[in-house]
Amino acid sequence: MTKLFFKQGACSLAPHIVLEWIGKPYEAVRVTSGSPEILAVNPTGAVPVLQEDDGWVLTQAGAILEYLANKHPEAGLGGGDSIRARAETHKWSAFLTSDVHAAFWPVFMPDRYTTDPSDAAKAAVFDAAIAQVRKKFAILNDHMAGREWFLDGGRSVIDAYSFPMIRWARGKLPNGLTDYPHVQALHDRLAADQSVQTILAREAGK
Ligand SMILES: N[C@@H](CCC(=O)N[C@@H](CS)C(=O)NCC(=O)O)C(=O)O
Repeated sequence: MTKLFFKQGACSLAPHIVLEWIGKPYEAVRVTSGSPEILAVNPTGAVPVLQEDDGWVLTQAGAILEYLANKHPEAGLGGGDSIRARAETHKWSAFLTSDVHAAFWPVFMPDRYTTDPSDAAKAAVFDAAIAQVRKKFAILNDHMAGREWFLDGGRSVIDAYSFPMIRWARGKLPNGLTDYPHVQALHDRLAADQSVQTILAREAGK
């Protein structure tokens, strides 16, 4: 059975939601940072990790989401089949990985982005990172204006990919999502989804 290694609320939430949308049997394995269990399948110690029955392991959220969309075309989560639609899917996946997710790293781990151990230095890194997150969310918000989902091909893995990051922004930005009403609308649309609610409850251990 396909196995997903996850941590509550991390970017692994995206493939966790997608596996639930697909509706085929899978196993979700909760891991803790740096545990032997996660290091055995990913030397970086990061989630998400997907493992297939034959032992094949895939890391990187964007790659896992693309793989799941391609493995289950019947679920219609790939964002469309034309060359341009595929390119758009890839573009937003890359933007979420390299721009949005990366902008959050110094928000969550400011100490890794300064050699100055003082609280003031960490606070300065945090503030600079928040400014970067805000820039990325302005782009997401502009894109979502007048749209139901990220891609023209309908609900896709990209919507799921954005969800954990939208939740981080909601928790970390001083005004939450107030300045990003179209992102807020996407959040609410996804949060109302039965599969998303199932996964959030499972990840919370309920
Ligand atoms: N580039 C990787 C980044 C994965 C990543 O940073 N995962 C975080 C959670 S969102 C993690 O597990 N970090 C290591 C840790 O918390 O121990 C990907 O897109 O999959």
